[in-house]
Amino acid sequence: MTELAAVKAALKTQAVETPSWAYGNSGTRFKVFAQAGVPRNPFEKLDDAAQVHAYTGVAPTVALHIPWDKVDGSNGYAELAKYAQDRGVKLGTINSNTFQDDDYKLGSVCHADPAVRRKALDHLLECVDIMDATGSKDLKLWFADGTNYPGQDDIRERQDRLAEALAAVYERLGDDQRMLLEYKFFEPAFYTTDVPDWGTAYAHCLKLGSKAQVVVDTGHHAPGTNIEFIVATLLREGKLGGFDFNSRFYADDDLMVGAADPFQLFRIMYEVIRGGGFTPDVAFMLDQCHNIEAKIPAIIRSVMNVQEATAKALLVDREALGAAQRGGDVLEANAVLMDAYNTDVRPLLREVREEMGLDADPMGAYRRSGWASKIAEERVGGEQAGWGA
Ligand code: LRH
Ligand code: MN
Ligand code: MN
Repeated sequence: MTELAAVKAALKTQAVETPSWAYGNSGTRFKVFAQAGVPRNPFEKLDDAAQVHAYTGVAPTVALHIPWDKVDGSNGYAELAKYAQDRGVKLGTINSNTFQDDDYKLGSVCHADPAVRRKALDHLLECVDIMDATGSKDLKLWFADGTNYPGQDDIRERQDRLAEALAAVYERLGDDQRMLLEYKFFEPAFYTTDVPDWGTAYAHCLKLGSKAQVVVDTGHHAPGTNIEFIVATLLREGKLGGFDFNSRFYADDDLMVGAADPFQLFRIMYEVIRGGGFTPDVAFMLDQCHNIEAKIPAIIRSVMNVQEATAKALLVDREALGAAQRGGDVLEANAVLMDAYNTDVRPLLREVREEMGLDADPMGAYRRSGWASKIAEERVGGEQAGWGA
């Protein structure tokens, strides 16, 4: 295979998971701007996700958030999985939610009250039951737990409570299932956060075992954090479970990935590839909210941004880079990396899409499809994602 053929082949195997909540209405705590045609239930979210996959060819799975995507009936989730399959997509990661109940004001699995901890744990175990029904492989855990004031609770004891809950969930996982622990440096708690950084997540996952992995949400770091270093380290330790991709300017902005800092996304993808992480064992998920832009095309754009960063990272001349690095040639090493970053990979990706039997221009193809006006007409009273009320 020529080198370019290998790059193309790799791009064709890429899979970017889209989040169900990105299809619904969302906003800030100031206002949710409702859009016409947004899904009214999890089934319609899957219809929209199928559109993204149909035009990009690399978004075959959809992440669910429980209870935002809760379905009724003993067969509900199996039916949802079948509905997805009939539309050419599959159900992906199950995201838990222990942050939108009054009982969780002072925390969920880290709460001082054992009854609240039990309730949170029961929810996490229910999420694993749902994974059994949907065939999902990954459970994504993000905890809003933390404190606002010094002295409010015992920092160490909260870690013990967290460890206990994680161990109980770990025990419940099947052989092919994993738990992905997500960290976030602040918000909604402002003084301490119980899983604030990759080190804390890593320490818990290490103790739990190989089915526990760290997930890196690109929006969950302080400004200036070198995320690609974290990626390299986690991969080295065999503990990178996946990504929640999005862009940030200030806080956890959840903007389209690659919009704020395409260079950072390229650097992350380079470390993924360099570290042997371009495999199904590292989940590439989007975690975004589209507050003012149209949702489906924004998700298509995001998937394309991930593809562009990946293509550039695949194009890095690793041999030349290694030679420059070994020779201590700082400028040449930097130039090799920048050459790849500065390559316009859009023509290459157009070719890749055509070879996959897709339209070379996913944004245009979606626009021309008429789906946006169809759903605006048919769907009245769309759902809010669960955010920003
Ligand atoms: C928290 C978070 C986490 C949630 C998602 C909706 O900020 O990144 O992944 O589950 O947003
Ligand atoms: Mn996230
Ligand atoms: Mn987030």
